[in-house]
Amino acid sequence: MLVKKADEIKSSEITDENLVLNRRNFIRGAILTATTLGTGWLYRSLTSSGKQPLQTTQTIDNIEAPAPGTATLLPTDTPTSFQDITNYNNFYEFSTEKEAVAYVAKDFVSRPWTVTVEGLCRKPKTYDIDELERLWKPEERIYRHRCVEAWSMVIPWVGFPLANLLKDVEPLSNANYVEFITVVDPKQMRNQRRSDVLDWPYREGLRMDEALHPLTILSTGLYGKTLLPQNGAPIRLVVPWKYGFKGAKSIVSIRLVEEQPRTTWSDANSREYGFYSNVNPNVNHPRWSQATERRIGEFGRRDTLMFNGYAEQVAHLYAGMDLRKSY
Ligand SMILES: Nc1nc2c(c(=O)[nH]1)N[C@H]1C(S)=C(S)[C@@H](COP(=O)(O)O)O[C@H]1N2
Ligand SMILES: [Mo]
Repeated sequence: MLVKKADEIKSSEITDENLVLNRRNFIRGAILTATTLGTGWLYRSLTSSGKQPLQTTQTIDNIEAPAPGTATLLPTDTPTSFQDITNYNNFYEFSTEKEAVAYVAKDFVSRPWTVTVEGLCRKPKTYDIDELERLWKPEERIYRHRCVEAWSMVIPWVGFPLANLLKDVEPLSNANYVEFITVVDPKQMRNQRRSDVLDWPYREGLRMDEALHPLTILSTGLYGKTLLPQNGAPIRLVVPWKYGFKGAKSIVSIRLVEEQPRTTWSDANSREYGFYSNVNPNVNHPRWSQATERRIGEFGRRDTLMFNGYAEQVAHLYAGMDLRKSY
């Protein structure tokens, strides 16, 4: 029987003085980390308020400043609180109830862990998660995150460009797409013991040029700490100009393939969830508008931005596409 503690769910919505002070720190922190270097400073300023995640995480050392052109916060963007980012989640392997995921996932063991990169490449390889973190220095990337369900957050991810990993295995010229396959572990993931939720494993995919884009990262942390289970520990995909479901969590395998791969949500309902699924305020979901969004932690709604505000960086990838249509 699932028991949710009231203070874990509601505290983020109370605007007490502590939170207001913390918000001011977030803004300073965002500027600091986006322009110089991230040190988990944001995280420490938050947890000093006494609100702790259910599970503790490790501090990530030597976080680098974001690569030029990838620190893309708008003046109106304030990082969403750690509390909200870690307690309002979509992770159907654990629960379809966003506020329950953190609790249901709290004992998920994600070490040791390996990620296999294979398929159409010269040097397929299996990487240990610790090796990945040693090979490519973690960078702080503060991105907007827009779920297809019309809510959004701003998340200070820590990760490295997916391109680094792909180049390491030397893709062949016919590797047109990249497929992401996530973990199957029904002992630890209770909804994988059911057949009426989604088809497991959760799968996603990108075109090769999207996968190589400098904004596309594999994330191993947020707020300067290793990922908690609910956010996709130990490693998940982040593609900030696409709807959140493209960002597969708890990845175990990355495959370079010739044809567009099948993906979980397109298989479940191709009319509602396309392969590309770029954030687009002009194309409504069949059941709701995508013109506006609810920013978690704020009152009222915001306008949704084309490509989630990353048009300058990514619009050229879709030059031939009619942006009034869904894909
Ligand atoms: N394996 C897996 N990955 C997943 C999902 C999921 O259910 N299973 N949900 C997706 C959806 S719909 C969203 S919005 C994001 C949510 O990420 P967050 O909880 O870290 O904000 O994860 C995506 N990745
Ligand atoms: Mo989502």
